[in-house]
Amino acid sequence: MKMKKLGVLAGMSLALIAAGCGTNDGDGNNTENNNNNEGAGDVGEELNYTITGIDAGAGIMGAAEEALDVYGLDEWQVQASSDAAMTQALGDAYDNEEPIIVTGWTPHWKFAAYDLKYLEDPEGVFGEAEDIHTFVREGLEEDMPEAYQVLDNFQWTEEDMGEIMMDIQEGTDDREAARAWVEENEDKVNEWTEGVDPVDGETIDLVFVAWDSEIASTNMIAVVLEDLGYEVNMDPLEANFMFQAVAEGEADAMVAAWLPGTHSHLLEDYGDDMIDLGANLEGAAIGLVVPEYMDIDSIEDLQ
Ligand code: PBE
Repeated sequence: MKMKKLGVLAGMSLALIAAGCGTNDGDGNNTENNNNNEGAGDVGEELNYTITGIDAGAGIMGAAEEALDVYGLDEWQVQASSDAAMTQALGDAYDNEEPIIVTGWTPHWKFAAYDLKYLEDPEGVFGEAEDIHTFVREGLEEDMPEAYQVLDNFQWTEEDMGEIMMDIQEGTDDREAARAWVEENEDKVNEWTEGVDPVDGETIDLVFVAWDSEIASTNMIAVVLEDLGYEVNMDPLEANFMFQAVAEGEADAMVAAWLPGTHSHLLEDYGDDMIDLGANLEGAAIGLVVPEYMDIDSIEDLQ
């Protein structure tokens, strides 16, 4: 897949024209009476036709660019930033009930913290629900059978991941939040480690991308591996380097591959050289996300 150049305008102000559109008359009439096109025109101008994105290497950024193409949103652009900057912008807009459109995904704590909605995607650009897979390097099963077995057994839910994410969001240190979850979910963790022999300080290298969802999952599995006796290194990388590191055997494992859609291009490039241990979480999703108070419901409303 070819990744289109992102039309990033550095320093573009996200400051919004004061929301003087006379919405919120208290009984919601305005929402119902709003013609989609009128609403969208306003939104486009108020947002400088800018969708707030995350790191340029994320699969969702390619999907968002494709959505601009498919829906004919020629005036719009996706601004690259980071998960942290995106959620900061989202929180600021939300606090002031200002419009904002972000590249969003589930699981993510933002849905617990704010009332948000996915914009409908009738053309299916962002795909259906997907799973997060665990991948390990070739030879790991022979070299570190204990870690391999735990990684192979690892499976949890959106709610599980959400607990760690929320805890981190509320200020707890990443590793401490992961440890607290591991301690509170002994039964689940025991299912992954049952019958696995402890090891004596072998080093295992995990790679991940600093998305909130993957910060939570990677720290959690790191704690489980540490408890088994491993010395765990965690390297945050760009998405393509995360795949490359496992494919080339520079890293041992990652728990952060979103399939079949979001990382399909990376799987194409690197999938043949790594071992897929299957889904560790089912029912993930990506899309364009806005606060509930916005009058638009579909990506088509941006046309
Ligand atoms: N995400 C979170 C990633 C996968 C995990 C949706 C930001 C991406 O778009 O590549």
